[in-house]
Amino acid sequence: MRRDPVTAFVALGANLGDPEQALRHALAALVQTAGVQLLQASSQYRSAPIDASGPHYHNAVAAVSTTLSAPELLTALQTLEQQAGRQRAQRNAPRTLDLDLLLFGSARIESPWLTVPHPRMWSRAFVLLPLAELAPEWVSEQQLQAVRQQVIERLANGPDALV
Ligand code: PH2
Ligand code: MG
Ligand code: MG
Repeated sequence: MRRDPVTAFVALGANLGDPEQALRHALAALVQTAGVQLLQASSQYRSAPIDASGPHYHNAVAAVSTTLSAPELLTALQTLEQQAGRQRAQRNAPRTLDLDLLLFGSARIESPWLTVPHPRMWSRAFVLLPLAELAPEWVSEQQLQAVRQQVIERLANGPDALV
């Protein structure tokens, strides 16, 4: 079935191996994914782990246009995680690549496998700061204030450097 394209936002994170490269590779792989077009990528950020242990993370957000359904996009993201060597150990264990579906158009989805908007995105600076670069209409000043204690820095590499 031919579907109208939907704009979705994907959070990228990695804190094992070479996280900067992992995020670059993930974006390149997203570009190659059938039914997914990369619209824009944020800067990379370096952030202290939240509700997790291990090394600091690199995080970013990508805006994509997709003709996939939300579950299809989730499956495609999980395939890319596996290709990057992701092991599913315990919850929030350090990982070579984490790709989380944040927003799928204006859809609200509650299934056992997928909740959209991502239920924890509003409490995480490592999502809100890069998302605000791409879609400031989704992030309020109040939400940014609420996460301002979290340890995060924007890396010198701009969006162009990431793609
Ligand atoms: N991801 C988590 C848990 N904690 N902390 C940071 N800084 N960045 C992440 O991407 C992250 C996290 C679970 O996916
Ligand atoms: Mg995650
Ligand atoms: Mg995840």
